[in-house]
Amino acid sequence: MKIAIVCYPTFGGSGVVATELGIALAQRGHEVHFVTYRQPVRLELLSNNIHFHEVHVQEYPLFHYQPYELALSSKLVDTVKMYGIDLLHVHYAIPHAYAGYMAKKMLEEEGIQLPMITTLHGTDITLVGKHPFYKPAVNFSINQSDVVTSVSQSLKEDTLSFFEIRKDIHVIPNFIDKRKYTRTPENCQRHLMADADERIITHISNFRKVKRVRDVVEVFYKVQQQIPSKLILVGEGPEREGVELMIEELGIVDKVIFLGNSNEIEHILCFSDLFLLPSEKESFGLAALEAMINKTPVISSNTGGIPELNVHGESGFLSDVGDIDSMVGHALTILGDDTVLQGFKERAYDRALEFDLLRILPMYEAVYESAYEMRLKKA
Ligand code: GMT
Repeated sequence: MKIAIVCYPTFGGSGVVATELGIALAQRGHEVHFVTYRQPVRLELLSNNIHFHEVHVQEYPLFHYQPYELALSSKLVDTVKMYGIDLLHVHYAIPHAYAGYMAKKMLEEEGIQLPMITTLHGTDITLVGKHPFYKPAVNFSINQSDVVTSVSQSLKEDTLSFFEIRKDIHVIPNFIDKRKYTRTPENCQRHLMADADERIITHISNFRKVKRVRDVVEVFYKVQQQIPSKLILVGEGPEREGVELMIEELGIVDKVIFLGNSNEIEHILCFSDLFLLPSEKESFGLAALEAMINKTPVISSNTGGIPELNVHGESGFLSDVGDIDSMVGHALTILGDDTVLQGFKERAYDRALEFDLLRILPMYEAVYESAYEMRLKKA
């Protein structure tokens, strides 16, 4: 099939999922066309089945806001016509489903049917999408999609409760490609980050308020008072400055390492002993899955879709949002004993295997088939 994928090209989870999905589809013989404003961060254009089409928004003094949706929908129309695209898969409803719908309508005028699959990722529903500024447009474009998928059961339920949805929503969880994770603890170069007697605790996010990075620091602060440890913080975002200040005030600057946005996630997680994800909201928690495939247990909040991934007492532990003491207790349980830690590491890995790409990819392909059949019926 010839598939156009629209996504955010940044480090965010939805962009990562879209990119990894596109790469996997190309490996299965599909022709994949990414249409977005920059080459996605995890995309290496080394396959003749993968194409990238950059959306340019021309600056014009009259425009206070540059019309990205317009440029995107026009680019989609051109790409579909030029390459004979069979279907469109948009990731993150805002504004992608809306722009996709416009492209669909423009193409219909020319007798071209373009089925659209919309994948809901989280904040497009739980934070931004349900805001009154956007809600009618999001509601409309979800209903106009031919197939809608969400990355967790929890997100499906949120979508059904926040919007008036007339579509069936297929739950297709996020995935991980186990074949990519081949490092063993011996080749992790752990000594670069911590002393031999220290545990390594890691957090990766976009440092938005919803991630509660301050909770990460508070938990770490209490844990390192009892178990020698280092904290590795990966990512950039609005909370970073405040968090840096907090670390200074707590007097733990020498125990915290900021790595910024990194393409070396796999390397960092390889030498991590524990991953912290205390988010306020989280539709799935892809970063936790990446930790688990690297044999890193997860201490998380029990919000949104996280409990569908992290199994309490198995791959890590779950606590209520903001319950620092509970998270500290769980962290000490895991980190306090080598044998216990090893057990959690193995079980985190086993749990992650349930989300292996080879199990999840056929679900997307099935959805594509059904959307494609709809197109044939309409044509
Ligand atoms: O976590 C973020 O803020 C980024 C956001 C995104 O759209 O890039 O992530 C959402 O999608 C990810 C991939 O499906 C999920 O794993 C994250 O849980 C979800 N984030 C939230 O719901 C806050």
